[in-house]
Amino acid sequence: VVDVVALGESMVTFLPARPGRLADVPAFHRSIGGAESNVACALAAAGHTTRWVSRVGADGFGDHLVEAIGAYGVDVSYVRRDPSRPTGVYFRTAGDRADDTHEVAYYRAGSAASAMSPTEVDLEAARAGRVLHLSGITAALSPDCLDLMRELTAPRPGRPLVSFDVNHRPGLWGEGQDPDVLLDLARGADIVFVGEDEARQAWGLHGARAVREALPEPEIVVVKQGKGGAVAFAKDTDGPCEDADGTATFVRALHVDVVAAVGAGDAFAAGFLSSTLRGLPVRDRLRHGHLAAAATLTTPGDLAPPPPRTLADRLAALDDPAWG
Ligand code: KDG
Repeated sequence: VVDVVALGESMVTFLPARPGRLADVPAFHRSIGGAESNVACALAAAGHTTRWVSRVGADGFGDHLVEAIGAYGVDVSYVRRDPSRPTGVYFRTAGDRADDTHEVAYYRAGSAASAMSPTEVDLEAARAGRVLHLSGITAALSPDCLDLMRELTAPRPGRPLVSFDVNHRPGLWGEGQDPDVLLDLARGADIVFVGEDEARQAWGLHGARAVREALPEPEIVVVKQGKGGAVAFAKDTDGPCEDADGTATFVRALHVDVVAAVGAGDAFAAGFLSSTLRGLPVRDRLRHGHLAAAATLTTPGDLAPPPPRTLADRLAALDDPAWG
């Protein structure tokens, strides 16, 4: 059995050669992006068996994604190639380091991945892992993709642990598309990751506790509070809890010199899922999430090698005030 299957669209990403507005940057470096495949790559780098299920065009960019993600050791044999639709592409600016404001230009409408649906994806391959990692990005890509998300988050005997990163990308949600569907999808998951700011933006919910109240069903809801830290609400915490009612565990984030925040949420999810698979207590899962995120925060692209497991275990076990 594969440890983690990640399903979602990946794109060839163009990172700016220098800071500035999209209108002014003259050159870009090719890289790879895609929230779910980032999680698969980070988990593969951490020693887990992983699979990425998706669709890409039968084009050079599709070749590049399959080769680059496969090179991380991720099983790419269930990535379908579409001769009639292109691979998605996006460009981004470096933005402001302090508040991570940046511009993004997507060229993904009508992409091969936007044709994912319950019939255009091998559902058995998607459900073959111990964990199935999904994100809200897929829900915004097309009505077919939303159907697929509904199918994969629906209750079903023997299904894998469903991990759902809300990943609300405002630029993807057009007229008539209601991000409240992300709340419905999250209710069907076992583990949910959401930023406090995105919960406010997408759902009008203020504060971590309000998010848990709106999402009582999942086994674990992790609310990320940016540079402050992250709080996990778990039905079974099997570890020390900060909260009087015994359900919330808060762990402060590490202070690092941020180069680019892109990909940090994916790294956090990978660190948390890796330690979930290893049966670690919730507090340690949050610490491993922060350690993996710190590695990505200090690199310009989406992916950074996670700290070696033995080092991460020692850092996570430190009784240090830095952890809060
Ligand atoms: O989490 C990083 C992703 O946002 C990036 O890789 C691109 O998947 C992406 C998206 O759809 O925004």
